[in-house]
Order: sequence, then structure tokens, then C-alpha cells
Amino acid sequence: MEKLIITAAICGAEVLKEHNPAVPYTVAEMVREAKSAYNAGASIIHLHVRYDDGTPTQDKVRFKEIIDAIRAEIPDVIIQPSTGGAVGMTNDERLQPTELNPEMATLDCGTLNFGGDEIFENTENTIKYFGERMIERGIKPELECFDKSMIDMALRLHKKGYIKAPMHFDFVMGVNGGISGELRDFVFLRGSIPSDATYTVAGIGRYEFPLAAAAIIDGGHVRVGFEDNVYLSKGVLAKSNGELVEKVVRLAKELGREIANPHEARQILGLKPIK
Ligand code: KMH
Ligand code: ZN
Repeated sequence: MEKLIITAAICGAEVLKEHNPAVPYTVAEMVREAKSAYNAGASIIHLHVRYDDGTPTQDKVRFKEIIDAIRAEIPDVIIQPSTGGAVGMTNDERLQPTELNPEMATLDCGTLNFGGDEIFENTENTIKYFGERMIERGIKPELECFDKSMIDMALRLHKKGYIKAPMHFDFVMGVNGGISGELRDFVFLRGSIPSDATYTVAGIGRYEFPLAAAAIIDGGHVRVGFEDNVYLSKGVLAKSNGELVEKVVRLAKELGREIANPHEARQILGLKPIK
């Protein structure tokens, strides 16, 4: 079986220090959390950025400042900026980090209810626009699918030339408004992607570690981090993103799966090696 790629979603756009005081906002905090995840075994950092007061932003200047600071400490890590940003942002606002030519970025494959009156909007034309931008700039999309219909959308847009193969999916499971994190639904999603595709699974809240174990056994990859879950176990806050990654590494060890380093992750995902 392929080695396991662990992605750390260290910050997100919605989770706050009120949920867990270790949620990073400042440049120094972002570097601390990225390093803790990397040192524990993460090879990809899924990156949202905040201003120092915690406000989410897609400002490319802020992205560059934080990417440069992370790279200075951990030069070989794969940095995957979000193009989802936060609910309510415009397409061009969300796309700003693609101007920095990252190796990867997320591409959200459909619209969903996001709790209360919030709607995370990704029309078909938005997905096409983002897909074209990523092809133009040679960025590998991580296809964020919050429901089965989003996989189907990605497959249709692949046939129309907006997304290149081999595709890499992220099943985000357990979001209020998206597919649940039950094993039955995981089996449904992972059985719905092409045989040459790869996937990672991001279980939200209490689904994080059960779905990590399922993906480890199945040969998939795993995303954890404060964006998705702030608890190490029931009622116990994680002290860092690194603690969440360490738990995945322990599960993988018990289940006989080796962990990919960034070089190996690039090979698995078909990214260019870095010099
Ligand atoms: N913050 C959510 C509205 C992504 O990173 O691409 C969108 C999100 C998805 O987190
Ligand atoms: Zn995200």
C-alpha cells in the first residue's frame, strides 16, 4: 500500500481561539502550528490565513507573508492554500493565493448550507473558473467534496476539460449541511471516484479519527487539524495541531501504514519535486 499522506488544516476560517486557545492567527502562531504538524508527520499544510485579530482574509500579501515565514522554517513542506476562504467572499477575492503559484490549492466542488443562514456558494461557473485558473497556473487542485453530488460535478467538469486527471479528492464529511461522517457514507464516496484518483478524508468534529482509521485501512490519505476538529479525544482540547497529527501517526503505526514525507507525497500526488 502507498505511504500515508497527512494533511494538517491548521487554522480554517471559522474556528476561533474561543474554541481552542491554540488556534493560530498571527504569523508567529501560524509558523508554530505548521511546524508542530510537520514535525509530527504532516507533509501538507492546508492554509487559511487570518489577520492578527482573527479575521479571515484571502489577501495575497498576508498569504505571502505567512507562506514565506513557514517556508523559512520548513522548506520542503507542501503548502496548499484554500480558495474556499470564508463564506461571503467573492470569487476573485478567494482566488488571490493562486497568484502566488502554489503547488496545490483547494477547489470546492459545489454549494452547501453552512449552518443557520450561511451558504457556501460554488456555482458551476465558479468551479469552472477556478478549475481554469488552476490549469493555467499548473496548480494541482484538491477537490473538496462535501457531498456525493460534488464528486459527480468534478467528474463532469473533468470530462469537459476543467479539471485534469489524475484527480485528487478531499471528502469533507460531517459538516452541517453536507454528507454525514458515517462509515456507510465514506464507503459510498470512496467507491465513486475513478481508479486512478487519490483521496484524503477530513472528518469534522467527532468523525475525525474514525474516518482517519478507515482511510488508513483503505489506502486513502488523511486530513486533520483545528479547521476540522479541536479535540484530541472527547472533552480534551488538543494543545496543538501536532497533537492531532501524532494521533493519526499512532493509528497508522498500529495498522501497519507508513507515513509519507513531503518528497514521497509529491511523488504520490504527481507534483514536481522541489529543488
Ligand atoms: N471556510 C469554508 C467556507 C476550502 O478551504 O477550500 C470553505 C473551506 C473550503 O474551508
Ligand atoms: Zn479549508
